[in-house]
Amino acid sequence: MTFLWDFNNDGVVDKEETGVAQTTHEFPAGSYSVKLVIRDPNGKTAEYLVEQAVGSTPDVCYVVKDNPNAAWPYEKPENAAATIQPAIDTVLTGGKVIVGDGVYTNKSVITIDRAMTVKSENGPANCIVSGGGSVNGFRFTGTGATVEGFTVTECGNDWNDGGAFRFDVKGTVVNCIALNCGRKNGVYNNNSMRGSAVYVNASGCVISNCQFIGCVSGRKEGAAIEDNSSAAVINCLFVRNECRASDGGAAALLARGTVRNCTFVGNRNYGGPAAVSRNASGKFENCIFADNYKGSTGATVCNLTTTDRVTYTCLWPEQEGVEASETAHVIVADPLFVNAAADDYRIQSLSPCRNAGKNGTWDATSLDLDGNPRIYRFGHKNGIVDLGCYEDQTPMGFKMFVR
Ligand SMILES: [Ca+2]
Ligand SMILES: [Ca+2]
Repeated sequence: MTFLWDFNNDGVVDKEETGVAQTTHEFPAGSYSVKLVIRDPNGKTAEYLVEQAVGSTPDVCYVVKDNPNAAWPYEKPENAAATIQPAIDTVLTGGKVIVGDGVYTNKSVITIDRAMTVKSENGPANCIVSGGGSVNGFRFTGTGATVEGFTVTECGNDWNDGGAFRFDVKGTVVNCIALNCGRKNGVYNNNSMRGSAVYVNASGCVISNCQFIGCVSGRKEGAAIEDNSSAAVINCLFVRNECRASDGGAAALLARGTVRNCTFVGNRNYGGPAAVSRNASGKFENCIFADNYKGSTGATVCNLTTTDRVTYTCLWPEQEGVEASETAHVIVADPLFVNAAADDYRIQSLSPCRNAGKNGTWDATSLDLDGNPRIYRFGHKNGIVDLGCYEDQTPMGFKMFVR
């Protein structure tokens, strides 16, 4: 017997075999109808066709905004999905979804139900997910996904916690900007829930090298981040986030997680006890807190104490009830930002935050918010991490005067 296989049913035989009962074939990504012709020694034939026999999904899927030629399985830019969700639903578990430039307005929250990386092609400046003031951004429902390189804006008003990102399971967000979440057309919305940018409800989540700017929680606590578990928040910048809730909370509220090398500036709590606070066993390390406010006026207040879980940290101006502590390595000093008026929160070379942190194993490979090495080897103290989300990269030079 001769077996004639036409694996894509295009009329051209792809494989001819004799005397075998089974065969193997590697299909590129796509959907295939398979035709088999069997010929006996007398030349008599029988045909078998299985429509849509094979659906082979790609390990990389593409998204091109409003692509008129979108066609499953979105395995190349030419037939990329027109929106983000279909590509996520298609890609192989553990694969990658690459999202092209544009503003993607969510009609419903983007749900990631298994491990994969969803990444913008050209970074957060070029790839924007908007909730239009009424829909949330991304929701992690399957363990082990990473979202990288998006600006997520005006998400956080559908009465669900976690406007830009909600973790129901372990996941990672890297190099993203949460901008004006909990707002619509810039105006804060009273319905925005806890964690108007991020709500963490699973252990092992990582939020690193992200910016949280102008996010508001109208109804609950945790304007930028509410960690209900044990998140690691690393190398992030929090600017002008507001908590409007009367039931307490803060711009970032932490349960049992760790906030490391983050900078908090100009966050405000109108209803609760502090601009930044922690519950349970949350830890702050290598951070800068500057000009955060409680109420509509008044001094900076953080619901922090230097004695337990706030270490290697700069507080400015002086905190109510908090003093500088040599043992906890807490300094009360102007962090000397490069240009706070222009939202440049990098530190000057003479900043007291320079080389004032505590090194950890994470610093060896970690990059700061600018993508620069965390431990700058030619710094004032060789290889000591700075406080805050930016590492000063100025080489330590010297002047020689010759007369
Ligand atoms: Ca063929
Ligand atoms: Ca340093």
